[in-house]
Amino acid sequence: MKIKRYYVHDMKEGMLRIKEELGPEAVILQSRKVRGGPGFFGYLMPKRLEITVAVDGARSGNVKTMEPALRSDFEVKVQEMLGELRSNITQLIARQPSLVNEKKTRPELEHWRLHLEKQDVYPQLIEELIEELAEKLQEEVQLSHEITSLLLHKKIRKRLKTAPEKGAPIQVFIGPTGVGKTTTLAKLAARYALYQGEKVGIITIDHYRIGAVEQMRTYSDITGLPLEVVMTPKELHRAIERFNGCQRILVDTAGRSTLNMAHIQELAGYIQKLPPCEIFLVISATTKGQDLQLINENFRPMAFNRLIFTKLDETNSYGVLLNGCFLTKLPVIYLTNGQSVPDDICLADVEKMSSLILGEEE
Ligand SMILES: Nc1nc2c(ncn2[C@@H]2O[C@H](COP(=O)(O)OP(=O)(O)OP(=O)(O)O)[C@@H](O)[C@H]2O)c(=O)[nH]1
Ligand SMILES: [Mg+2]
Repeated sequence: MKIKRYYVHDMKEGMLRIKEELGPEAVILQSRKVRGGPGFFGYLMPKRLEITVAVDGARSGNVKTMEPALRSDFEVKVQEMLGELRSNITQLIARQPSLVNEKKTRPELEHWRLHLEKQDVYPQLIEELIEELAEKLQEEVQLSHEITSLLLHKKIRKRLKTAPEKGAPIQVFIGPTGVGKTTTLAKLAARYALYQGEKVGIITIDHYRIGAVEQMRTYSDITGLPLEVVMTPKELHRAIERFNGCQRILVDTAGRSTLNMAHIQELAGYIQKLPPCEIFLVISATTKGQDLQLINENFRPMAFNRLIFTKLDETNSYGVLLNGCFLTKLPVIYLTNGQSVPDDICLADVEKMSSLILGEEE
């Protein structure tokens, strides 16, 4: 690259001379008003325009070589400028991905990520939710905490599922041991019989656990509802026939270890013989994420079609509600929050569940 200086009266004259001598590729690096020209006598002359021009060496055949001192001075300056420009561009390109990450890890989103982690929401679900929020933030960067909370509510509500009480004539309660199947059945039986005036019959096929039949008999005695204890699928069929006059038949089952597939298959043998009915998978809200996956997979032979979450009063992390809907793709119908029969039960509500997950409700 060659550097040349011109001293002219004005830019028009400069441009003409530059074009004529160096051609159209010449680049003006600087122009400034200076006294007359170089050297001591330049100070005595009127002000003129100094134009500094650069042109590619290969195309500057007619450029007169500059004084070596001046040339090296300007060449160094131009090289410096180009170097600076290059490093700025490299820095900008290098910053691109981190600019995107910065958006994803904004404090508001980090807050929600940590919150959802504490709520034991599945990591995959957290990623999905945070990514969707980040997309929103790209559109409107100035979103406040309240707005992100509202947006997250909306995203969570979309993933939660509930359904109206179906009121199927036969309702079966299945699930792991000790989750509250019998207690929930008793709460619902009382609710149907006492509050809705329905004729209710109770069947139990839990003759495995010592005291199970007595537990159910106690509820039956208190509510005055008839109870049938069955030992075989055939007996179950007959018991249902006997309750022909009932508007509602509630069937309690023995809690089965999620890992004991032989027991689960045995119980499935009873349920498969039933006419179409509501089969509630009862899950404790204290269930760990991995165990929830096992429950969902291993209880499938029983063809459950609705969910009940119990013991909400025993935890303050409610991600299980979201995880359950996500895994099973089934609606939650009831939530229970205490041992008191028949009070501690309510219809599942998406708004309430979402508020629990976001820590806005006790
Ligand atoms: N805190 C709390 N305890 C509950 C709730 N529901 C049931 N329980 C209690 O959990 C314990 C087990 O309840 P059950 O109804 O016997 O559970 P189950 O699933 O029938 O148990 P198995 O038949 O042995 O599998 C009892 O002490 C209930 O009072 C609830 O919503 N909250
Ligand atoms: Mg029970």
